[in-house]
Amino acid sequence: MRERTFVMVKPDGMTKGLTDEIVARIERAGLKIVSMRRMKLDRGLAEELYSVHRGKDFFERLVEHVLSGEVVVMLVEGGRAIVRMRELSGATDPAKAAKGTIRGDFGSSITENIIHAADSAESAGQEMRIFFGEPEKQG
Ligand code: 3AN
Repeated sequence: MRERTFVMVKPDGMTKGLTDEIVARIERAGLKIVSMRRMKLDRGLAEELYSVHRGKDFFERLVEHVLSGEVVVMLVEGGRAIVRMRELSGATDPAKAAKGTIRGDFGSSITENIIHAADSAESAGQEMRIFFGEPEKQG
């Protein structure tokens, strides 16, 4: 099934100069980057992106991290794009992420884990709407 998902290179990925590497991995996986933009999040956007984590002990750390520098947001399309992007990203904790995944190869901590990729069709829809003004429903 062709679908669209939302992906973001976090500030640690930017600092490490990994945007081109991440783009290359996405394209080699046969997925298409439909739109891509470099930007600085503001607090409202960051808190909206991570609203499911509001109230958790790491919420503030996470928001501070994504506000600490520029990010690159992407709209990625292809067959099973949501799951494929999660596979390319690897486990949330880089220490547990497999080698060959973006987090496994480059992540340094659970906060500084290089990349965000929407975890469901619902989140993808919501996040695309926030960052690209895409309609929420897919398919
Ligand atoms: P993923 O990014 O793999 O979907 P989520 O959605 O559970 O993981 O968490 C979103 C972000 O919140 C993660 N990328 C990570 O940076 C941060 N995070 C998740 N769990 C923790 C935790 N236990 N401690 C610190 N940060 C966390």
